[in-house]
Amino acid sequence: MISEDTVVQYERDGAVCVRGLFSQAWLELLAAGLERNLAEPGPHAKTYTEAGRPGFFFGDYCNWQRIPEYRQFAFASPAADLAAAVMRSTKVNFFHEHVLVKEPRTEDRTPWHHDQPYWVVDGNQVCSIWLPLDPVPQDVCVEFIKGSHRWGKWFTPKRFADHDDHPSREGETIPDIDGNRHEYDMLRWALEPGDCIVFHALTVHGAPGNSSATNRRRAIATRWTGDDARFTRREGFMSPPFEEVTLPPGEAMDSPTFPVVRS
Ligand SMILES: O=C(O)CCC(=O)C(=O)O
Repeated sequence: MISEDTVVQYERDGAVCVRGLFSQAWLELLAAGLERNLAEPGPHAKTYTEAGRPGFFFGDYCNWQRIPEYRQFAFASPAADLAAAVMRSTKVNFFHEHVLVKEPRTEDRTPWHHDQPYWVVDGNQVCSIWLPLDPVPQDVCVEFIKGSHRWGKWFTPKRFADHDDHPSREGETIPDIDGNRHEYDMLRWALEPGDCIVFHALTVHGAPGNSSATNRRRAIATRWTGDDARFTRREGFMSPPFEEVTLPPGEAMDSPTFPVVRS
């Protein structure tokens, strides 16, 4: 499905672009699910754009159990095989889906952050597949800091609404990346529908707004875990919270909430 070189790039850079893997049929299915999701937001849905500001930045997650299009994608699309291949994992659990929509003229940035400090999972075999449903020019694409998954850092989660560190969490504040962009080696791509980006859960990333006056930027990030992943709880704020999960910390993820989709 993908070359050894792609896997090596993922391991070295923490993010890699995979072209043309998802057919129009998968994209249409996800688009139908996303419209259902926008019409019927879940309990975790957030609008990050303040009233009166242009555009609309919407996020929601963990709806696959009630949105059949997302469920079908999680179990039957090439995404699980892609996750298995990049993580070199014999087993893949579906962790959750996260929808991030930036409608035309949205100015809100997605703050620089990395994902694993937010999450109920420890381990190295944890990744996301960021799959846009619209063409994404390079200057609208999520940006990744090359190799940052190997910095050995664990930055405090940021709040997406105001870009502040979450006050209930202790740790190191992520550096001012936008103020010192020349110091960082950044990765971003122009994407066509069917292309995706696979990235490690510790790769630092952030995204610009959607400057287009006409084009939406609908993206679905699916999250996946592999052989070495273990359930955990962290002090303070976690996102998604997964409060209902009763797995003991240190256990494999296998459970109805995090189903094994490839083994
Ligand atoms: O789509 C975005 O704006 C950000 C994506 C992101 O932060 C993620 O998928 O973890």
